[in-house]
Amino acid sequence: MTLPVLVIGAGGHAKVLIEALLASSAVIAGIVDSDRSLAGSMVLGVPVLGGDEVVGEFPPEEIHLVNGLGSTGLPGARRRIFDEFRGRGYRFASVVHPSAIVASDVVLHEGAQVMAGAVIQPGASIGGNSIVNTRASVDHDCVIAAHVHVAPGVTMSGGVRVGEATHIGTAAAVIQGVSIGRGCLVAAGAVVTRDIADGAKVRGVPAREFA
Ligand code: JB3
Repeated sequence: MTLPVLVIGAGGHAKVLIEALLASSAVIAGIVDSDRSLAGSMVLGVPVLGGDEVVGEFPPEEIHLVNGLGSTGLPGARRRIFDEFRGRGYRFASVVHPSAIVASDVVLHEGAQVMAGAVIQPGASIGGNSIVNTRASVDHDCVIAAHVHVAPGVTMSGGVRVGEATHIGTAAAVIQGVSIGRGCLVAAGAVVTRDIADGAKVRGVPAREFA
């Protein structure tokens, strides 16, 4: 049985997720947001029930969570939400917009999110709590670790590896076979043609490191 979901966060990313969930006929129990002023408001017809304490009103076996925090605000907030609630026994639903093309053998780990128009080709895997955002493409045999954000319009050729908690900015391109480390930042529009070390920030065409 598919459980109803509770969405964490009521901002821009949550709105996109709620649209995908509604398009997939998921049952959404509500939204929680730490901004108290949002309680009682609606996002696409779904009510904001209150802050994170509301999650505790739902036993973990009766609800799945959807991580609606994107990549702005406090660094690591999205990851903290995922780790904290998993530690309390909750599980995160994966969300795949019906318009995304996801090959039959793709592995989506817990809480992975694939937004509208994204394409994920055979042999790829998407780590837990990672986002493949609107119209991004992840080609064959790419291995994306946990807590990664592949921003809208990214083009990733075959066999790319991406380490944990790396951000690949809007419309960046990555050629085949490249390895990008953990905790990296690839700036919007960069073209990555060589491996990137853990923690590096790169930008430009071809992408070069910056401080
Ligand atoms: O670029 C795209 C397509 N999407 C971006 C996304 C990936 O990241 C989007 O444009 C934004 O840049 C960003 O979306 P996000 O994270 O939804 O940001 P924002 O619209 O600022 O909304 C964040 C919401 O999370 C706010 O309403 C905060 O009050 C709420 N929030 C922050 N910390 C929290 C917490 N809510 C809960 N429940 N718990 C928290 O700890």
